Amino acid sequence: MATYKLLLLPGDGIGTEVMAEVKRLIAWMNSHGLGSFETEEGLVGGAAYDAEGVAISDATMALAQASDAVIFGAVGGPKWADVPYEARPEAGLLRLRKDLALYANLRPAICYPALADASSLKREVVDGLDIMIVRELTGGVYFGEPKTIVDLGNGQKRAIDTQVYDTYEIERIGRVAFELARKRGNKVASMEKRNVMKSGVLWNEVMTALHAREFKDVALEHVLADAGGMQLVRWPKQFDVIVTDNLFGDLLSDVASMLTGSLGMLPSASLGDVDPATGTRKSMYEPVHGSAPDIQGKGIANPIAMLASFAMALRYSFGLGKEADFIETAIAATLDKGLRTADIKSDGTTVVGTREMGQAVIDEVAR
Ligand code: GGG
Repeated sequence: MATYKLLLLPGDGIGTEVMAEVKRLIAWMNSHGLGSFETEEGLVGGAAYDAEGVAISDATMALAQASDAVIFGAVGGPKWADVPYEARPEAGLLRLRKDLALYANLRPAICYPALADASSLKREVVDGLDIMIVRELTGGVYFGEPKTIVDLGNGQKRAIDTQVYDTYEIERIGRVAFELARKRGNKVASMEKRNVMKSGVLWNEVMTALHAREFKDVALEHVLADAGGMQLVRWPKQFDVIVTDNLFGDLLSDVASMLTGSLGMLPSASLGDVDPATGTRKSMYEPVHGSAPDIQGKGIANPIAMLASFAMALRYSFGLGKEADFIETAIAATLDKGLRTADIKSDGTTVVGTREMGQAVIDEVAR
């Protein structure tokens, strides 16, 4: 059995609380022959700023580069509201994504049958929902230059963020989306705003050309991102794979999370290209949710997105699809039994804390 090196970066707030459940799952898997994982732990976000004065140190970046996968919790919080912009907690996360070239962010929005009533929408709208949002992660307005605030000298300031996309960036994320669609419902919805943004015009053009050249067997539709947001809450089951840019992907996946019951349900995988020499790829796995300072320290955070992110690591980085299935099936079974964290509670269910939910999932894996 191969041994994989994991770098665990719990981060801030509930990041540390949900990571504790993944650590217990890893320990259980190691001791039951379901995998062989060596873990190291590092600081990121506000925790790194407090200890080291930066949102992620070069030493931690070197550990990330040397790992087989990074497992990330969450960063941010009001405690660091006044730190310099370059050192803000989120800068650690962005550096990891950029320096590891993790351009493809996969955010599956699945409504577990037991949670169809916990969604913000009617049961028939979300029951059986299984969509994959593919967010471009290393370009766009997050990284485009110039990015600055200029003092205009007349009591006014000007804030500048720049949206930049090159053909190759759109092509490679498009290819990820089409290839995923071939293994699912064979449909891609490409979302941009070509009516107001030049980057939307190029995005549309490149996706159309890529489709005609390599993916004619997959259905492609172009949807304006604002209309896409509306359709997501009107009838989300019309979508299979959604591909979109960095900012729209962030917004649309938060919207989609509420279809599944809670932001605490959405896992993610951030992937780089496969290195042809080794057959491996850089990767990071994190829940879509942030550090949730409002519930930090209360032991009530939902660990499911974090545990499901680890399942994605097994599937996408280590080829352990069967083991990933065990975890996802265990999550479904735990929910079927009526166990709920506070964010997904409904009538007739038993509200448990982070630790109990994590343990219940491990117990189900053990079954
Ligand atoms: N686990 C995700 C997390 O901590 N997110 C914090 C955040 O602000 N991320 C910025 C982004 O993903 O756009």
